[in-house]
Amino acid sequence: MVHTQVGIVGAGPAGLLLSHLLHLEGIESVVLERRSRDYVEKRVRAGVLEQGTVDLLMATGVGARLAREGLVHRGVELRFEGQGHRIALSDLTGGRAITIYGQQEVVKDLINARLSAHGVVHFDVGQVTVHDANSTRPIIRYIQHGRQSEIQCDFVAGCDGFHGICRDTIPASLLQVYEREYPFSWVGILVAAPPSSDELIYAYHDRGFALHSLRSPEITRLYLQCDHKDTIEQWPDERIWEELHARLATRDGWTLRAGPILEKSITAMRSFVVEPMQYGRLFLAGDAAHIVPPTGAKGLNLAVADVRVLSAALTKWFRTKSTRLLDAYTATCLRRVWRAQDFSSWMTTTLHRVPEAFDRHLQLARLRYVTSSPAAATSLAENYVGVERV
Ligand code: RFL
Ligand code: PHB
Repeated sequence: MVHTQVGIVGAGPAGLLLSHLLHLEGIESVVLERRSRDYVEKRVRAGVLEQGTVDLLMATGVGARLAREGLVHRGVELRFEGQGHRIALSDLTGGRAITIYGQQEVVKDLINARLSAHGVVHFDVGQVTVHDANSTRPIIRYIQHGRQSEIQCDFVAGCDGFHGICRDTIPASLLQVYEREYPFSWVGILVAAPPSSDELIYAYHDRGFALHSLRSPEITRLYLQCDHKDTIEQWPDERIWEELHARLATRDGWTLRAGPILEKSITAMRSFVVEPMQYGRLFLAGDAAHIVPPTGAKGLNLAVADVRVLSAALTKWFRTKSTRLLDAYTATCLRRVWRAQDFSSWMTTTLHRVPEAFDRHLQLARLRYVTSSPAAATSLAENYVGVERV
């Protein structure tokens, strides 16, 4: 039977970065991914990297293209009552910033790094199952090229996203689940048109929330609040543009550049945390353990933070057999996760259209405060670029 030190389920940012960080410590791993390489490299998702995420990718040798192509942003705009208000992220945080770089670009860079270091990443595998997680010899079984295969591992990392199988391997009676669903979703589009603003715009409007983001000097990324029961068929291109123009409009006549829509999808809004993030020798990381609504742009950054903690803890174990950092894994990760849950929930409940008039007055009071008080703006800015200590 094949043996590896760490069996990793999922080749998203969490699984690939974990494999890369372990490799730098001389620890071998095998990554198993159910989708094709082409599919994971093209999946359009996050775009905002916190300062700490960028620093880690740079420091570990996978940041060359990010340094060339990533767009450093030193501010974001909050737009409400027809007016824009800039939050000066860098001025308020001692020079920290966010970088716009598509998640699929991070994934491409990590796959290249793993394969050029002769790392093992199996794509297109089926029926992955984890066995004996609560023993010293956990096993992963899967089907590849129609054949049943098995890997014996010292540890298993469940980096298989929210709909993965690893979390379900843990007996439900041992898990505490914390969850909140929101009654709205986002329609997201990728547009072949130059961005209409140099910075991100979070717009609060009577017709619902809208977000202007970007991927490159030629590609705009836009989102719109919709009902959580809506399907993409209810959002023909003309309706999307009509809503975006209305929700992003300003009193002084700002214009949104339109263009061909390259990709279109609906994303549900959910907050979810599972505790503990460990069962025996199985450790969950990233979306497999927690989901935040995308309004705070934190999901990918949390996945990166988890695997940074996990790789350090596994390294300690392989070097010294000390379980001290592994034992602290859940508690260490969840401090940051709950900070991000709070911030994401604040952004979500502040910016989305809600039914109660009382709540809408509270939203406007919050928005006016955060755009006029340096103390409130600093709090938003340090959370947005990513808190250093949690
Ligand atoms: P992923 O990226 O979902 O990767 C999991 C991988 O596991 C594979 N898999 C399996 N493989 C083998 N066997 C199985 N049984 C498997 N089941 C699943 C999957 O195919 C996949 O390749 O999880 P990971 O690595 O934890 O990364 C998390 C991030 O992807 C996620 O948090 C972010 O995309 C969230 N997010 C954002 N995060 C940010 O930090 N900044 C943002 O600006 C941001 N914007 C967003 C977002 C997510 C969005 N959507 C679509 C949910 C915007 C959107 C619209
Ligand atoms: C994105 O560019 O995809 C993006 C930006 C900010 C968010 C969420 C998504 O809050």
